[in-house]
Amino acid sequence: MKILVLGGDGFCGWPTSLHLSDLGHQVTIVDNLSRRAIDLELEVESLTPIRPMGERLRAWKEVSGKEIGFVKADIATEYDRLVGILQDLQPDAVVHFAEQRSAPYSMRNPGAKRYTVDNNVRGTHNLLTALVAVGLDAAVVHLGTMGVYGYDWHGQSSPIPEGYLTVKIPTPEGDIEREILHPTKTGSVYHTTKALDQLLFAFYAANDQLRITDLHQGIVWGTQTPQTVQDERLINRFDYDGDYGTVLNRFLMQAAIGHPLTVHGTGGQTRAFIHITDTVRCIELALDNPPDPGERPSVFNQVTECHRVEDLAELVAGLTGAKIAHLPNPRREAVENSLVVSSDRFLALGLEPTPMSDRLLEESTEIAQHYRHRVDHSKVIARSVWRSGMETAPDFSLDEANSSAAPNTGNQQGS
Ligand code: NAD
Ligand code: USQ
Repeated sequence: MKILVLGGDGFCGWPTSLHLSDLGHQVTIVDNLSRRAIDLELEVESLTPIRPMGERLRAWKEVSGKEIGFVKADIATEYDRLVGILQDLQPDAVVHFAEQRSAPYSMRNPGAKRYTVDNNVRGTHNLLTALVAVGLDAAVVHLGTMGVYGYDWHGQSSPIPEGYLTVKIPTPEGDIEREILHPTKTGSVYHTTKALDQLLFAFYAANDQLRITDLHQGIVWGTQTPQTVQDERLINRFDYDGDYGTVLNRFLMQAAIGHPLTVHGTGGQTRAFIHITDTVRCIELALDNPPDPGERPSVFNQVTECHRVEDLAELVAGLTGAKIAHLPNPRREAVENSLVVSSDRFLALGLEPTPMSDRLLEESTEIAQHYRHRVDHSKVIARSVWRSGMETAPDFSLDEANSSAAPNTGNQQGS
């Protein structure tokens, strides 16, 4: 297949591009390198030393003998170029990762909120419009998020279904049953853009018969895949800072530098997780199983495990001897939630989940320990707040951290 990977320089997009190329597909990456630009803006770098795009692609050619194409373009602001790319390449499928994906970044200030909505919603809509304008029947696979559902809809006995909810509408003639797009309850501007994407998908699937798969992915952890591990120049990015670092990777990095694990609040927040090797496999499965023209968007819950943040902190602490600190939560989110997710569709297609227990130690030693000298300690604490005036923790002094688990403010509870 000819596959266009939008956002193929990113954390999920790069290993997916290599995986699809390895399978023999003809892959072209379209990316505006905005994620690298945001690193410059935030004055932080990936924990792993990621190479410039040209070098990444040359290394892949050397290692695999396969070529991946690259076009630097902004899908949100360069609509005509996007149309040109689709016309020239005539892809069989488009994988769409090209969005601003950090919830904290999307809340940091009015400019970042507006950028996130403009970039994400415009980019998605440009893609859909361009496919219709070019008359291309390419299957679209989009990366959505578990966060569209929110975290208080269902209990243990009623797992979150995959995209659609069966509801009964009482009428004078009796109850009518319908399947509706699951209601959304988003927790950040970023998550809200994914809910808006869903509505665009529903419209374009119905009106233009576009074949769209929306993957409601949980938090991706880990770094390497069988392809990225083959040469250090192919290494995947590992974000650890307070805006882009996600919780489990941050805990692994913190343990490696002797920093207490930064649990926000009680740690009772339960979230869904998936390892990066399973992410790339899920994309492959989604590409192999697109919906038919005229079908509603096909939604998968792309998750393999659910955990409480506090339990993850204890797991990493048990593995590494790290201490745990409970910090003021910079986000507005439920203090505690339960989370049960239905994810049968990928299992039925043959996904064999990578258990956290299998990879955590390897990730901790081969990545977090190995590159710990690259950590900028001033970037570890999360400082983007959901409303101005919310409290954040001060930086830890590591000397102090090694004698006590809490920074010296009197506002935190150590544990
Ligand atoms: P990332 O920021 O590492 O990668 C996104 C890539 O898209 C970057 O390379 C960026 O430069 C590019 N991009 C952004 N806007 C663009 C535009 N307008 N035009 C062209 N390129 C653009 O993010 P990621 O972690 O790889 O996430 C990829 C997708 O998966 C996102 O849509 C994200 O919302 C979703 N997702 C990620 C996670 C996770 O834990 N990382 C979990 C669930 C869903
Ligand atoms: N958290 C901590 N300590 C930290 C970092 C985070 O306790 O040092 C907590 C947060 O407060 C939150 C939870 O961990 O309760 C998850 O935070 P996260 O930053 O790991 O994940 P999140 O902001 O939800 O976003 C990430 C990706 C996003 C994706 C989403 C999937 O950045 O692109 O959509 O995971 S999901 O969470 O399922 O919606």
